Amino acid sequence: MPTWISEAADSRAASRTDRTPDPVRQEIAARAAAEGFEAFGVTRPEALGAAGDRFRSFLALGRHGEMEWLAAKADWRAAPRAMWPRVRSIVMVGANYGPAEDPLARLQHSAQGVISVYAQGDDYHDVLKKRLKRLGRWMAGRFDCDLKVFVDTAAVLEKPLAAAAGIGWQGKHTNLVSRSFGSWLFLGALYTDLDLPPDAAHRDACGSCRRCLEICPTDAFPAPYQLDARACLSYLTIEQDGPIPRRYRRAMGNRIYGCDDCLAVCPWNRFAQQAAEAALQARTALRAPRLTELAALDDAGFRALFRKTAVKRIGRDRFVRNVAVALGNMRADSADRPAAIAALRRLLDDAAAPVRAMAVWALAQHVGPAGMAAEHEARPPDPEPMVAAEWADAVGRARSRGGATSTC
Ligand code: B12
Ligand code: SF4
Ligand code: SF4
Repeated sequence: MPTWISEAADSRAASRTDRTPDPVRQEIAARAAAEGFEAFGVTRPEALGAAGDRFRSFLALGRHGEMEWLAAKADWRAAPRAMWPRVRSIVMVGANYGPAEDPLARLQHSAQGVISVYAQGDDYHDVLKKRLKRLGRWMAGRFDCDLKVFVDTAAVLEKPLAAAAGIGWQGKHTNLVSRSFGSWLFLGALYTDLDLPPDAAHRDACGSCRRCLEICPTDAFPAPYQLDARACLSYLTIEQDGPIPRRYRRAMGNRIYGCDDCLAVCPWNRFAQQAAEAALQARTALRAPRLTELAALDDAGFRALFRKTAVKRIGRDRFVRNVAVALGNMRADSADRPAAIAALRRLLDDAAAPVRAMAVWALAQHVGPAGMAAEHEARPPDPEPMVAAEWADAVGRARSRGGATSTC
């Protein structure tokens, strides 16, 4: 929900002059920099232009999947004035969260889980919102204005607005790319009734490059600059409930929360710098966690490990569901494989049905159809249809091959 940080009366806006001179913008930019925002720009609500219509096309095609909250306030996203008729200017800010190491390197270590860069440090929502609220309070006092601040969760099209404010451009992977920070900028927005001079929009600098489109493990881009969220591992591991659709399980590899592939491969990252803000840097425990240890997390353990991180939001069950899939993708020559098989056998009896469902699939990757048939015979049928369907698939393959039923 939007954060309403000031409830100034309309009369205040009416008493203000129509144009604010440039020095005000400079003062706000300096204050934003002092708050730790590395990128800053100003735009107008009308600068969204056709982005609102393109957003509606995305919804009409169903590309938002189960994210009904994205469609719920489509009018507000498509037109900032529909949310707040008095908004005159939009201040966009960016915070650098550049990683210390190449995020793609971890994908080679199949016994370790890969948590996307944005979630390895403190929850950026909290970090950015605190800064933006401080900036807003200062602005409201200094310029007698009304304003609202947003980070991620409100009905705001942050990327098109940041592009219109000149902070960067929306790359072919649809995220905002910056000449100074590459792919690694968190965005925040401040709507105000103050009249500020807008910056020029940033021009597209992707050129003929297609690296992000080509690296995507699930082929989630129907066209350049368009994403089908339903196929994106970030959506599948974070937003989507229930079992991971079968066709994406192998492609998940060891990604257990989000995905950075299309971001990490962008050539503009050559200008990226490591995050200066300690809170946004990776916590040691989240850089390369062992999958077998993560599989053993109960609710309390999960909350302790992911305290104050974005990961905490998805809850233990969805997280361990992801871990189960990654355990199924562990390489056969991994020293952790026996422990992975033991962990998956335990997860077959987990209280959460999606975890059990993914454990069935994952164990089958290691013990094969015959091994699964033996596991099946040794336990009562699972009452949950989604789990029973996974068993039927795993065991059905054994029967259709006339397979033996010994465990491996
Ligand atoms: C919903 C959402 C998601 C969804 C959908 C992502 C998406 N690309 O839309 C999912 C869960 C998949 C997701 C994933 C990620 N997200 Co996200 N997400 C959001 C959120 C809340 C809304 C974005 C949105 O409005 N999407 C709807 C689409 C339609 O908007 P769009 O991408 O701008 O689409 C434009 C064009 O691509 C084009 N277009 C798109 N579809 C179509 C279809 C047709 C037919 C046409 C013609 C045009 C067209 O037109 C649109 C309007 O100009 C924003 C925060 C916010 N409030 O803005 C964060 C945000 C975009 N996410 C962010 C991040 C960091 C990520 C991840 C990197 C996290 C991770 N590592 O796993 C991934 C990146 C995946 C990717 N390649 O996009 C950051 C991005 C920062 C940046 N520098 O851009 C944001 C801004 C949050 C923040 N405050 O920092 N996210
Ligand atoms: S985040 Fe990963 S799965 Fe999603 S579009 Fe980018 S590369 Fe594809
Ligand atoms: S990888 Fe290439 S195409 Fe994709 S956003 Fe970066 S420059 Fe653009």
